[in-house]
Amino acid sequence: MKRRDFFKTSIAASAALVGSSLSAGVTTQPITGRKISKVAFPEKRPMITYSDRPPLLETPRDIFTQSITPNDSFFVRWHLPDIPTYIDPDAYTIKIDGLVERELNISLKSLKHDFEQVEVTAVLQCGGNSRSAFHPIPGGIQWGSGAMGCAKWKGVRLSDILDRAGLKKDAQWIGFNGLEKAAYYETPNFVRELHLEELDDHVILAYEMNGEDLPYLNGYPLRLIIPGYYSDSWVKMMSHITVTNKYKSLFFMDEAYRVPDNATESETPQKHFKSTKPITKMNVKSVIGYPLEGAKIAYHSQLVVRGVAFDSGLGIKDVQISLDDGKTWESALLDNDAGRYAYKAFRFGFKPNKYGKLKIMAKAINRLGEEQPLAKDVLWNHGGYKYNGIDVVNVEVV
Ligand SMILES: Nc1nc2c(c(=O)[nH]1)N[C@H]1C(S)=C(S)[C@@H](COP(=O)(O)O)O[C@H]1N2
Ligand SMILES: [Mo]
Repeated sequence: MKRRDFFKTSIAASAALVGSSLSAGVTTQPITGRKISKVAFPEKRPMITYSDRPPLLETPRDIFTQSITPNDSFFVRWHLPDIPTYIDPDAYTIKIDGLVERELNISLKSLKHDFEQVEVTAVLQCGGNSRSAFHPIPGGIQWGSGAMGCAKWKGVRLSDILDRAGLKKDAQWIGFNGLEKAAYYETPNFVRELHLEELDDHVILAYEMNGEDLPYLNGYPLRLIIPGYYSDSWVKMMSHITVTNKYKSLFFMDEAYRVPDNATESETPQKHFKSTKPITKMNVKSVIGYPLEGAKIAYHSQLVVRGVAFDSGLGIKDVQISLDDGKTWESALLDNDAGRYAYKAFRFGFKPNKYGKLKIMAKAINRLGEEQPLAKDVLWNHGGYKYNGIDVVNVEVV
């Protein structure tokens, strides 16, 4: 290449780069193939580790062939570093106060014996899951697609507890406080508030996950479960519920986990939309757990593509696979129904009959007909929330 040509191409290349960073944000695919740490946290197998204080652990992709995520592989996200290192289950109580007829202090034992026990299988997904697919990549943890999991939760209906306490007439907002503390006193506690109207009978206070005590890092001994919602409000290690009539301004509610308050919930990197709203219901999404990016597949062997799909609880109607860059789609087989908030595991078998690169795409469609957009059509927001592009895995047939 002549020197002049080199300059030409490099100018063109940098112009293209500038061009893309100036355009409305675009997305590709979440970063895959991240290293699994050698060191494991208590009750966890080695995970993709972003930080150890507070612990930020991502579930490796190969787990997403299973419709239930094992507790030891379930991702972990904490905002504040000072998490209690010892909890005495016999002394633990949850306090309910504020605009109630009777202030309550309920022990774990009473929770398990004096209330109706209920179970729900539900997906827990961070609103920032797959953030690394956005370009430019928004600030925040650079999650691949493993900031999600599905478990069978057991506990007590929040509404039963509020009934026992007796809500006063003007009760409107319920605040949930986690036990952990900030390292600096200026940082606010992790508190979330929900409006009474958002809290239906599906919301539970769970002490069990997949038939065991909650793992310590997933909120032992008690956490909030809000099926269908992104997990930022699923407060862990919950010890205090306060009922109020006025929304209190709270850092974690007012700053984080919000998207532009416009019809497409999007904006450009150059011009952020002024008003925002909390992320609430999850959009339709699927993730391929097998094969993994870069895998070598034997020519004409039986290949079974596996993954999981979910939405906010409307229910998954179909998962479709394309092997020709989205020109044609074929339905995968879906597993049995574990309820509308659970993962639908899917599988799709075929024999690759061409050597070389093979692109596998998966697209979920829910009962309303909502489907995942192509990665390039996912709209950008500066928090990097709610990514749900059609999942793509590139393998090589050898
Ligand atoms: N007490 C407490 N609860 C919390 C958080 C937190 O930082 N503290 N983070 C929330 C967010 S943003 C997520 S994604 C989930 C993560 O739950 P997990 O660690 O069980 O995967 O917990 C939610 N509940
Ligand atoms: Mo989150």
